[in-house]
Amino acid sequence: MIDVYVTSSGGSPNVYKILLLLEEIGFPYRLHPVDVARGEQFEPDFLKIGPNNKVPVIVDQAPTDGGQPIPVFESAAIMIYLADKAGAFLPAVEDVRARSAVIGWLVWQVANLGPYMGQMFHFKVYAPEKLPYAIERYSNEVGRLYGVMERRLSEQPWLGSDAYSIADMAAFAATSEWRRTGHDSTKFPRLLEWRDRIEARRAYVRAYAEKDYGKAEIGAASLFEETTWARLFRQNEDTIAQYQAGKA
Ligand SMILES: N[C@@H](CCC(=O)N[C@@H](CS)C(=O)NCC(=O)O)C(=O)O
Repeated sequence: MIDVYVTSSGGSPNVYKILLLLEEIGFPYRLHPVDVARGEQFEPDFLKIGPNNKVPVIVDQAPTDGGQPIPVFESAAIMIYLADKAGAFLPAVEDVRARSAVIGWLVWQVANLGPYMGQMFHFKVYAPEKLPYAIERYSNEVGRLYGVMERRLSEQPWLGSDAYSIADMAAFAATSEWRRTGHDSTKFPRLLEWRDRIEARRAYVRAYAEKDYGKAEIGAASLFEETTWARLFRQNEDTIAQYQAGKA
């Protein structure tokens, strides 16, 4: 059994990546909602398994070494762990070329597409001041990253290797909001066709449409409530230290 810690409000691309993979490989799993708007990601019990105070996190209750349950944090690390355990969607260590390409594109997503899209939406939607420079800077970078994907997908059908892999699942989840990013979709025909191919998979339907996860929306408005907003967007080294000392 895999325990999966997810946002209680749903909609997190980083969580959907994990659900997509779990549905593909068919491991049994159960969801544990973490209410990040209320600060549950800072609870001492959660920090034992998620030291970066973010979801997703998994705990594998039956590791292959037969030992104690293993917690894994960071979406890319979780995907590599699960794919290796399943022996699917990530080429084996011996297949050195395909494996390094898949891991490269997976890391590309978590190091580039994820953070830059996050910053773009932050400055477009959540920032109290709408700063044109920041919005343009991050929108440009997201457009550049879409362009990188488009070029790659014009060379081969899947991002990582010649087969559908965890690199595709990660980038798929990250680009699920592409309709809201304001970019001209006619410039990215291959990206859209690649998304259609993934949406046609049964695992996509199960992960995105049939799960209770994501139905209990907190509503965008409550994110703007001062305490919630500060909890999510004004974290710094002092807030980390306060939670550490149990004072927050
Ligand atoms: N690099 C992390 C990012 C995870 C992340 O940003 N999680 C968000 C939800 S999508 C979160 O838990 N936010 C709570 C917070 O920032 O306090 C990953 O890929 O897993």
